[in-house]
Amino acid sequence: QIWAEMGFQVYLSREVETDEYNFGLLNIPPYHPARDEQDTFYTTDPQVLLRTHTSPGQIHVMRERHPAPIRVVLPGMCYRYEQVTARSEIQFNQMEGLAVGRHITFADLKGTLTSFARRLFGAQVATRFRAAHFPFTEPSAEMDIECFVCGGVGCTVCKGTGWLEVLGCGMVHPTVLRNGGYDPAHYSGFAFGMGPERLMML
Ligand code: 2NL
Repeated sequence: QIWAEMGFQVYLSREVETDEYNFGLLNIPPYHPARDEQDTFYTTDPQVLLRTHTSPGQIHVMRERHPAPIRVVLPGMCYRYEQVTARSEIQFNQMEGLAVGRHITFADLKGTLTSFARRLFGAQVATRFRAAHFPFTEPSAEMDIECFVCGGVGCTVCKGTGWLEVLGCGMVHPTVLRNGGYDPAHYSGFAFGMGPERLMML
């Protein structure tokens, strides 16, 4: 509902994907650890797998929607072949978002995600953006909110930092824009991804 009120449409995409959409077109190189058979559920066809994130849907959106602007959110199940723990499952949801247009800047990313955090966690919540790295965005960042357990003083929940990580984000990498059919000389965009189950645990 928060995203709908900010003009984002919901886009539902397939859970069975090709290696190309899940990794290659997202600028994830052939030797990346996520591509290891230990981390991804492959079918009997090595080119076909269960999506490890909702990002391949973002490539489908860009290729289908011309011209920009694009504003979509993509919720849905993702799969990772890993140890089940109290904090991670082999099957989980992601909620990703994408905005593509002519003059989209990092200021739009910060403003939009800060508004989202205030709507979800409360109007007074403090946020911060930390530099991070993802293959599909440049620059990349992670957004934290002030720990609501200790008020930012530091506790076991925030591991003494006073902050809780809520999502990853960044400006869409020029290579990924080009793979989506948009010329990075004329178009830019921001994207973000979060884990609803993780948010629910927080
Ligand atoms: C995280 C980080 C992220 C994206 C997802 C994205 C998708 C396309 C292009 C660029 Cl097609 N970016 N998605 C970008 C940054 C972060 O997720 O921690 N997720 C749980």
